[in-house]
Amino acid sequence: MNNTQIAEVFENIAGLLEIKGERRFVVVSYQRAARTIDHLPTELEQMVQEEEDLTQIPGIGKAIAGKITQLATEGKMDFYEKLRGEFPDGILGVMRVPGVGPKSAKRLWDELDVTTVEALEAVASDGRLAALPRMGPKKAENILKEIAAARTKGDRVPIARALPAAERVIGALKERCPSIVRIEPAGSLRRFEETIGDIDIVCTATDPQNVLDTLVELPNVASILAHGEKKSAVVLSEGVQVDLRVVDDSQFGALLQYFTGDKQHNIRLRELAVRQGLSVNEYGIKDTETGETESFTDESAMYERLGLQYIPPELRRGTDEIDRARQHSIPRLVEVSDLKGDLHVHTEWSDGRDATEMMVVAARERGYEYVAITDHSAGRGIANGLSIERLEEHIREIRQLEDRLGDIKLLAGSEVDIRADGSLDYPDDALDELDWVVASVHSGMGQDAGTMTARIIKAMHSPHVTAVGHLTTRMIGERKPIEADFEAIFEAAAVTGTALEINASPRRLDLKDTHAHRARELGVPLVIDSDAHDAESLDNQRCGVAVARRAWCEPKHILNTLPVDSFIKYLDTDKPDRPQFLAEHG
Ligand code: DGT
Ligand code: CA
Ligand code: CA
Ligand code: ZN
Repeated sequence: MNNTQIAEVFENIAGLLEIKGERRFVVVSYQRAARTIDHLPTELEQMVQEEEDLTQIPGIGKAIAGKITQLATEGKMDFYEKLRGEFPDGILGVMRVPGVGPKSAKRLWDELDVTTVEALEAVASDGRLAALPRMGPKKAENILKEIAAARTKGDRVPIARALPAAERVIGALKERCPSIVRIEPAGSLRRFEETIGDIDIVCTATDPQNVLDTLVELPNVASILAHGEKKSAVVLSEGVQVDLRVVDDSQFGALLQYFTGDKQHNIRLRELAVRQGLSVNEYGIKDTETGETESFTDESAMYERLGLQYIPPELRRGTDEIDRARQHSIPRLVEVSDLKGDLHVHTEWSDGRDATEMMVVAARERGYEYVAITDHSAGRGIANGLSIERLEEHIREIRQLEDRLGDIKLLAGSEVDIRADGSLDYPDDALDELDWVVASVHSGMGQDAGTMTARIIKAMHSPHVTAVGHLTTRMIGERKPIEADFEAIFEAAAVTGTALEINASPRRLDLKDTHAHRARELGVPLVIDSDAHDAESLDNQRCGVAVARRAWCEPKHILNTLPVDSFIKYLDTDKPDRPQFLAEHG
């Protein structure tokens, strides 16, 4: 738990104690602790680990120090859990609506039985709240505004944060609820959008109520928005909302379809159904004439019922995917199992965590036939880039390792900086020693579009540059992409025979889907790379594959789906002829 989360717990305790009618000085001591914690320069978790004396912090006495220690070590606090148990689940959410606070939350609970944000919204809109003494229409209006603002706060979460959060929730539910039959993420996460508004999860179970109850009781739940018989919704302590729906197994297909969206796709699907005298809803497909609803255990049967080929979630965007499905012309999209190698991998030689051998063995475990080791070039002082001498030493290590392992092709490579003027960070004779060169921009990202475009195209004209890495350098939600004429860059990539990378790191996803789509159309060889800095991150490839699927890529468009023999022939081909080679052999 980080300090913000710990502070929030103490803020909640203060509120609940106030509702309970606890003495003023006790409430204030918790409030003061919350504020202190929020402004602390060091992480409490770390201080606890290092056994520092928390009572040295002003405003933190012995009792509160003990509570912090329990939170930091166990992730929960007995006192808080017990206190929360004395109140309805949703009361914290009500209390935290700006302008409400503990006092009003208690009144609304006592007088109008309000225990959830939804109920609060209801009484604020139907006049009951306004009718209470000292509340009034102005107050009701403000509360409605605050609720709406909280909903549309625009706090979309980068997929790199939503993905592990969703996996943790699904994992925890599976572990705690043996009655679960099927559980899948839906919504924008399943479609693999780059930012996620909220996480939708659909589930079937023999004991649905148990699953819904378990969600709201998970330790990392910060507040409960809804808790019913079909659906629960919570906000996790990391600030992401989770919507969980549980239905009967026979309806799983329809529910998954409905909540995968996107909205536009669903609208078009419904229009198509209406023309067939059918209506699609979250329970199945209803025959408008007979009034009977047909259930579907899986999605593909549902699409089939409408005369459609199955549409992969990544394509559901309400563009032309339904027309294509009607003509049965949706191609077989690339899958993780199609990948035969990874061509952008870091080791401890530059800024990676693991030894070369460990990365290679991990790559081999993933079934790869080849892997390119691409540590940073010298200019990346920050990333411990390799001098020419260290580069040569590293190449020797890679060659020896390949001989020793004997069953995986290793490419001695580099991720070479493209300098501000478009020159490369190693001289030609050093690059000549390498089998695979990813050229990337890591500095001077603020150049104007004209300069940047020329810079990248110049690098692509080098015969040594086999691929360009993370073209736009963006970090989703953190760093804006470079400005450049991407159309010109894609054309130059096709002409020079330079592959473009789909960087699979979920923080980057670069190329993004629309860029990958356009590059594919122009015949640019695409390569899906993990850019792994540790062995586990080799699994990022699935994120890159999702981007490629959103770009309608088939295995033949992706260079690293080639088996090792063809891949070597690709590299032996004159650079400008390589796109043609891939088109013929992919
Ligand atoms: P997000 O959460 O903003 O990243 O995007 P989604 O697509 O996950 O949207 P969300 O969570 O509001 O709803 C999940 C899916 O459920 C959505 O893609 C389509 C379906 N859905 C939800 N509400 C409606 C609705 O009012 N009309 C229609 N047609 N579909 C809806
Ligand atoms: Ca969603
Ligand atoms: Ca949702
Ligand atoms: Zn890089």
